[in-house]
Amino acid sequence: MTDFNKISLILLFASLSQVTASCQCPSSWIPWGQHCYRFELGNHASWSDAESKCVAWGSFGRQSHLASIHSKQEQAFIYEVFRLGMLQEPRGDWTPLLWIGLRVATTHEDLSWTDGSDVDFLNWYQGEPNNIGNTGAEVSHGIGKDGRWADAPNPHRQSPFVCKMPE
Ligand SMILES: [Ca+2]
Repeated sequence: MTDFNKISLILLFASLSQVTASCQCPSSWIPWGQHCYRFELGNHASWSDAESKCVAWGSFGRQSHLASIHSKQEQAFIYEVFRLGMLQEPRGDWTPLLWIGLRVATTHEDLSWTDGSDVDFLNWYQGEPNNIGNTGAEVSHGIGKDGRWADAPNPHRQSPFVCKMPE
């Protein structure tokens, strides 16, 4: 290896470790696994507005979207923060639903996450999904629902939401 290559490698490692060191979750984001999550429980939005807000909040070149969920553990984390956060929120017109990034397109099998990740985990409530037409899915909190998902009959409904981006 030439000296030039050695120096290039050292510089590369130095810059990578700097990137690693600066890759923490910004304030108002919660770290979990390899990602940061931002829960907007008092800031209600339609499904598409929620996705736009998540995208706008990406930082340091990291792409943010409505959260995708890929495991029981990630589901449990998101539901627990949502459930506990609800206790802090004034009731008012509170609706116990949390938008996530799952899109239900023209059939109940035509599913995609807004962040482009694989649909490799599902957690539907019984009888769901039962709406189609580019609607969004939500984590439901209600008696017996325990965070299982529903697709929304009305994607314009103003609901809390959760964003996710790489740590
Ligand atoms: Ca539904």
